Amino acid sequence: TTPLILVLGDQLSHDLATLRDLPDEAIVALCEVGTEASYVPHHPQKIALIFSAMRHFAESLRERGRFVHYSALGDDDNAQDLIREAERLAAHYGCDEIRAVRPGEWRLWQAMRERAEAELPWRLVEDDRFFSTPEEFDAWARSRKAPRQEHFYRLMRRQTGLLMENGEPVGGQWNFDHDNREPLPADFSVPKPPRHRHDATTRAVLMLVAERYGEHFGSLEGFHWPVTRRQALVDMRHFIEHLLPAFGRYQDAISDREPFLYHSRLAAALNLGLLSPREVCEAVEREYSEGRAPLNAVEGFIRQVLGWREYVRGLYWTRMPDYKRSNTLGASRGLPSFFWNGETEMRCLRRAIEMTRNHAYAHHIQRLMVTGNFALLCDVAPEALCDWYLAVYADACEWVELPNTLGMVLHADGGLMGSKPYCASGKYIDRMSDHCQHCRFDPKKVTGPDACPFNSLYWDFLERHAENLGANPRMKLIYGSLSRMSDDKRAAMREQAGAFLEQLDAAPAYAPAGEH
Ligand code: DLZ
Ligand code: SF4
Repeated sequence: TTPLILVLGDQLSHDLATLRDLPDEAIVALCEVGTEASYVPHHPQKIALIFSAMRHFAESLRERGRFVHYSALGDDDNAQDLIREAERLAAHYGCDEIRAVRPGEWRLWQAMRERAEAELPWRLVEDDRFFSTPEEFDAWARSRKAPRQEHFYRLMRRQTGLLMENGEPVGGQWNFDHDNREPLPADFSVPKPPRHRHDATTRAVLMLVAERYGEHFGSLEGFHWPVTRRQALVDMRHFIEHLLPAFGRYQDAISDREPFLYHSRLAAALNLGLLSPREVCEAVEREYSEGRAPLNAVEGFIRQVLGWREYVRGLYWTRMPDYKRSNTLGASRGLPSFFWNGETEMRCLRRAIEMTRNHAYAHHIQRLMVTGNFALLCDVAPEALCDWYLAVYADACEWVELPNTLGMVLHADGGLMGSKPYCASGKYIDRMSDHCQHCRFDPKKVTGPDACPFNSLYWDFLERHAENLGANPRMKLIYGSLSRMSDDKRAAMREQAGAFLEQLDAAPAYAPAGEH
């Protein structure tokens, strides 16, 4: 048989299940298609990263002696849709089946499964580049009353032996998060990230993307994502040598000037397949065992990759497609227009959105506690926020973006991702960042013209959702504080928040470029 092997833009690994033990006559196809590039208005850097990485990966397959058909976006005969383009190529080369590894999105997986019995059948293969499979996750989740990330993480530690010693967690405890909550000192400085040279391939892609998708939110300037495995390894070494030792303690800190801090920014390379989660975890573990990085940093990092990343993927594949429609808090507001242009006087939001525009990146506390927290407090509809996160971050594939946004940020999944919502007032942002000193609002005020909007929004959110959240044991303390406030104070906060939301709704809607 002559199979057509379709390799997607987030499957750029030589040990991909469909690329192992290939018959010599197999045709490997990679396809740039218009529909994938614009079903949400992806950040131009995200599109450029994927196209350049795909082109480089095609080249490295050819160097290994593979026959590769590469469909470029501008090819005249390109069907501009992954299913149709793969079928067109299979027919063209006389292939008798199409093989693909489970894609990163349910919509594509469904479309491929529907073609399993077609005349030209699609054969889907499990993606084994993860520590666990959806099937294993499902069996684990069914064995428990309520799935919790922390328990899944411990299972993964035991299964992989990462940070384990004689069956016990290294250091005598599973989780060192209480050491990971320091704000930054005033005089911190972070090492400059590696700048990858733009070769002719990357330059051509940058021109193509500027021309075709230049209207999308996001700047192409300063593009420095790793587009090859070699560049991704350089980034990994940089993180390990220069950032990892401080990664833990400043994990939750936010800076008004520095976008990257001590974060690894390896998620994009991991999610595209340029790095494997196992090699990254093992390299990070070695830094602890050889005494170069503290346990709180190493454990914190490994928990992200081995715990959270696998957990969200398991949730995604076992709960879709219903998961995407969940909306526990009944949120329905549209996305505020300033998410697409940064034009707000709220400094923390403005900086998070500017950094997103400039780098297709914001670190997890900006995503969770600034833009995310704001959307949660304003009852932004899950669908609207999810489309934004999926579009603007270079590392966003739906399997990882959806549970994090809908579940963790918006608490819209009934508590699968977190047992309580991550809502916070301006006080939290003030403690963890230096934004407020540059802001026209005062994080200590709850009402009045200078009051930080987060404060009244926070209490108003709790009041509005008391029925849903008030019975949550982890929210007891905060609802206690709310109930001890005077009626007058509560009425004033309600009014302050109401006026803010009204103003938000009155702002002209901004339609992002791109087809929806
Ligand atoms: C995000 C993306 C973009 C922008 N373009 C392509 C593309 O042209 N071809 C492709 O194979 N993949 C692309 N992707 C990533 C896909 O959306 C990705 O394959 C899904 O997340 C499913 O795995
Ligand atoms: Fe953000 Fe409020 Fe601080 Fe301004 S005062 S930066 S809006 S938290």
